[in-house]
Amino acid sequence: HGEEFGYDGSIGPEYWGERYRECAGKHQSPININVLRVKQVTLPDLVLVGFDDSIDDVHVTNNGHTVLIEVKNEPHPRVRGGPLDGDYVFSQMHFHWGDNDTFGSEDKINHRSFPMELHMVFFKEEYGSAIEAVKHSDGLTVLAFFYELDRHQHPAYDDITLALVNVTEPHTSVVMSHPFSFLNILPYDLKRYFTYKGSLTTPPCSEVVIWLDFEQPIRLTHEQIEAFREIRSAHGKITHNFRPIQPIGDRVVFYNID
Ligand code: GRE
Ligand code: ZN
Repeated sequence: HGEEFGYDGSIGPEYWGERYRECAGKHQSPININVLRVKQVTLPDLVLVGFDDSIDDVHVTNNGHTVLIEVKNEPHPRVRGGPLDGDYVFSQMHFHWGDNDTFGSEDKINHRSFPMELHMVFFKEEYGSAIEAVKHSDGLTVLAFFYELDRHQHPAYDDITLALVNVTEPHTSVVMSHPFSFLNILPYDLKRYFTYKGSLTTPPCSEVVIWLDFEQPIRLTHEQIEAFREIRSAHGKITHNFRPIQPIGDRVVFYNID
């Protein structure tokens, strides 16, 4: 049969572990972050390289599971510092959302869901590519951002929501009409974040991700989030594409503040 995995029925998250053994592992994502149980730390400054560059060649793709944003031209933005050992190079970013504005994020904070979540995925430079990096326990880092509702439109997201109209069908792609800077689509406060070790939240669920979940959400209007719910898979609109929370097990979540 067709799709490898989905979010409902017999190909839904409850069944991923049967076909993808790592999805049944003990250090899976997403998790609920209980703020009363985090360990407060002051890590070295996070260094975001190229995040304020104006990037021309930005591709927006509907891959049948999510909206993927990729950069074709070098150099790619990168990140180092914080909990990270070495440099991590930008690979792709994508989104997870829910049927309505009351849920849709993957990680939760004190059991609170957010309507959408952004994953900026980076691979460890020494491994050379994302494909090689997922073979190593420190292979990827994901900068994760929550969204919340605002009454005012976020102008930097208008170009993204406009592009979405042209990729409603699965396996379609467009080039963004205007240059794009990473910093413009992120929240103001990048100092406060939670960090823990987990996995990809989609099959094969490899346990190779150093997660950084930023505390300050990005604010979008209901209409801006609604544009993502128009994206289609082979089976119709992708109304939700978030994995349910997984056991935290023996893991500790760290909370970085100055
Ligand atoms: C995902 O597919 O959702 C994903 C990746 C890479 C890292 C984390 C993640 O593709 O959640
Ligand atoms: Zn993701």
